[in-house]
Parts: sequence; C-alpha cells; structure tokens
Amino acid sequence: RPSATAATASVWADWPSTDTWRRQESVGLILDGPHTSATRSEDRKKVTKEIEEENAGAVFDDSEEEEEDKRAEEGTGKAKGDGKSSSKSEKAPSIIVDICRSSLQPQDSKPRVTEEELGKDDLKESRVGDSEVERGEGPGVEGDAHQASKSEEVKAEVDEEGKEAESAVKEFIIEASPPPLAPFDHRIVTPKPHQITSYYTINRDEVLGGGRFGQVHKCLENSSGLVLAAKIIKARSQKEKDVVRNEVQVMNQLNHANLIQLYAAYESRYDIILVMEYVEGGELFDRIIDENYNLTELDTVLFIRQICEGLQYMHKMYILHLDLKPENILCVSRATNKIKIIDFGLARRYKPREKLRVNFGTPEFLAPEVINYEFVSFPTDMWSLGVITYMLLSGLSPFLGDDDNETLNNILACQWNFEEVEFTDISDEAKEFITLLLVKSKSWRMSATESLRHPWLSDRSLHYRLNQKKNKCHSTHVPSP
Ligand code: PIT
Repeated sequence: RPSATAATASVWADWPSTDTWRRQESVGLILDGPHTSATRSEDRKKVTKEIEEENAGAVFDDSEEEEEDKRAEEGTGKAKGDGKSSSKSEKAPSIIVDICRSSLQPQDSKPRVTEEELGKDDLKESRVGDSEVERGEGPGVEGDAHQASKSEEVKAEVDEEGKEAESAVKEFIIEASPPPLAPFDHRIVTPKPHQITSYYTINRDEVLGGGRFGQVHKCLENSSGLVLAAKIIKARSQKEKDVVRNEVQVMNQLNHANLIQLYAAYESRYDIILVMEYVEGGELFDRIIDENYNLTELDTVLFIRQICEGLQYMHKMYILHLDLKPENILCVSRATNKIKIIDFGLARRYKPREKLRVNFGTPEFLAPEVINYEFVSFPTDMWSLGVITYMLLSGLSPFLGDDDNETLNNILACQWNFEEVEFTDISDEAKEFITLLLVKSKSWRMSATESLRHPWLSDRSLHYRLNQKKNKCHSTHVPSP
C-alpha cells in the first residue's frame, strides 16, 4: 500500500525537475484523480451524429460481439471523448497536480491497466490557465486523516515555493485518491462446511443491507477482532448453492479498491454466508435521497469516476456486473466521497462466444438488450452507469414509468431527456456523458475506459469551474425505492 509520502514522491519524481519551472508555476494545486486526455472532436461529432440518428429511430446493428470483446480489452471503441470542454478552460488554476495513485491499478498479478490508461502523460501536460486558485470546500474536498496529511505535505511544498512567488496563494483541492483498501490481503475463498458461529460473532441486530439475496449484518472475527460484514444467503437447493458459489468465484477474481472484498465463506444446509470487507458509509442511494446532504455535480463526478474505475477493472478481468444501481454502491464513510461496488450475485465472466442471456434485474436499470433477451456484454454495465449518473445529478429516474410495463417500454424506446428543471444547472459535459451511455445500441456506448477519458470525468479545468459554481444536485425528487 502506498503511503502518502510515497504517492507524493512519485509525482514529484515524474515532474520536470528544474527549479525555475517549479518556482514559476507552483502557486496552487489541484489534487485530482486519474486523468486521461480527451480524444478528437471529429470522432465525437461523428458519434453524436450517429447517436442522434439512432435515437431518431434508425435500425440498430447489434452484431458486433467480437469487436466489443476487443474494445473491452483495449478500452477503445467508436465513441470518443472530445475536447469540447477543454476549449472552455480559460479560467483555470496555474498548476494541476495529480498526487493520487489511481485505483485503476489492480493489486494483483492479473491483466494490468497500462500506464497510458493511468494518464501518466497527462501529468506532464498539466499546465493550464492563469494563477488564481481556489480552496475547495464541502464534501468533495474533505478527506480522512490519511488524506489530510497527504494534502498538507503537498501544501507545505507549495508554501515554500510560494514565498518566492505571488503573495496571495489560494488553493483548490479535490480529494480524489482511491478509497482505502480492505484491511486484509486479497484471498481466494472456498466455502467452508463449518459453523460460522464458531469463528465469528454475527450481530443479528445490526442489519447493514438487504435485498433479493437475504441480509447483510455487521460481524466480528473472534480470533482477530476484525470487523466485517456477513451476507447470509438462503440457498437450499443445489441450483441455489451454485449461484452463490458463482458469486464467490467472481469475487475471488476481483482485487480492486473500488470493489468490496471477500474474506471468507461458510456453507451450511440451508444457507451460504459470505464474509466481506466492512464499510460504514451506507448506500449511495441514501445520499441521493437525503435532503440534508448537499450533493454537488463535482461530488457526482468523483462518485462516477470511481464506479468507472471499478467497472474498467472488472471489464479488463472479463467480468460483467449486470446489476449496477445506486443500492449496490456503498459509501466508505459519511465524510468522504469514496465508494465501493457490491453485490456480485448476478456477475459473471464474459465468454466471447457464449451466447449469454439474462432476464433479471430491477426494471429501472435494465438495459434494452436485457429486456429484449439479447446478448449482454460490457456495454450492458455502461448503460446502468448512465442511469446512475442521471439519477445522481437529478434525483430522477430516467425511464421510470407509472408501472413496470411503462418503464420497460420507455427503456426499449430509449425515451429519456434532460427537460426536467433538475437539469437546468447541470453542465453540458455531464449531459453529453449521459448521452453517450444511454444509447440503445450497445455497441455505440462509451466503454469504461472511454468514460474515464470523457471531459466530464477528466477535465480538471471543468472540475475547477464546477467547484466554483458548487451547484447542488437536486436530491429531493427521487422516487422511493
Ligand atoms: C458492507 C456494508 C454494507 C453492506 C455490505 C457490505 C453488503 C455487501 C454485499 C456484497 C455482495 C452482495 C450483497 C451485499 O451480493 O452496508 O461492508 O457481494
């Protein structure tokens, strides 16, 4: 695990080393997450045009399974980010520093994300705009103790440089480091036929979550005192047990800070219990509906970027989540914007030539191909990401009808818009981001890698503007779950 010092040091090591350069430029910092440059605008125009045609009722071609496989692997595809918002970058802080190690980096020896995808090159190109820099406020910039010390370290360095530079130095800091890793190393878990109660104390009164599967309780490993979460899944038949074993298999392959980690599994006659990493922040869904929580567009950027990073990793591991929704995104704590994706109960390995069809899920979040009982693939998760983004920004569900039938019809007609008043203050970049995900034909949706490169998630001068605007997302209009 990188310490704050190591993370900071590695950034400085990547920087141009001349003192002159630093003296001239070190007057302010944006501490930001992974960055990748926006791709060419001609491509974007082309895609936008094609998407418009599609949404206008063109015939969809979904016969591109093999190409999708390649796209998932390479993180490239037809939909490209543009430089649209970069052109609006006039009022940006003088230096943008990325001190944060990206959680894009898987922590195991399985296929790895390349340096190019980590946006390493961007560090070298991070000079923009004039010298006015703002100190960020609110949940988007608060960090935990570890993060605070990291920021201070950089700040100290800036202060030193700043003495020689301009007198009034203000800062704009976005705390965008990955969430803390699980307090245990990644493990390959095999369900044990033992009584879980011999090893763990499950707090039956403390229900962390529930759903289709059963309930999640806070629990304690007696031998170590480790606090964990136990998900009790009723599984009587062999078939039901196989479904849970699949979930264990999937979680065994996933080692990423944005994906909840599996610690152990216990199998008995009537149920299987999964013991997992414990996080205490509650569901992201609750933040959407909490009137007291001031959710800004910049907060949403930070949430969506982490979901994208988790998804990018899953897709590189050839695994589809297939049940992404705000209820399956957990906040690590109340004070920060760190999240972890949960519930791999419907997740599965994507096999290029396997004609995988699924017919499950919550209607509001189902992709058209799922409803149509067609092949599902990596873009199926990207559709759900589009729905989540829409919901976080507006508090509204884009396809929700008066009943399930109407909802399903809205999805199949790809009928959604930004007409509601909730979108008035939302940036064009955010709208474009959603538009490039909520595309009926799955082969035209942005991939996770492309999403991370989209200006809404990657343009630091846009984030600076969003921070200045501090526009609140409308959090009071969400329908009850
Ligand atoms: C926590 C805290 C919490 C809920 C959970 C974990 C739930 C995790 C979970 C994971 C799964 C799944 C369902 C729920 O299928 O409030 O640490 O893989």
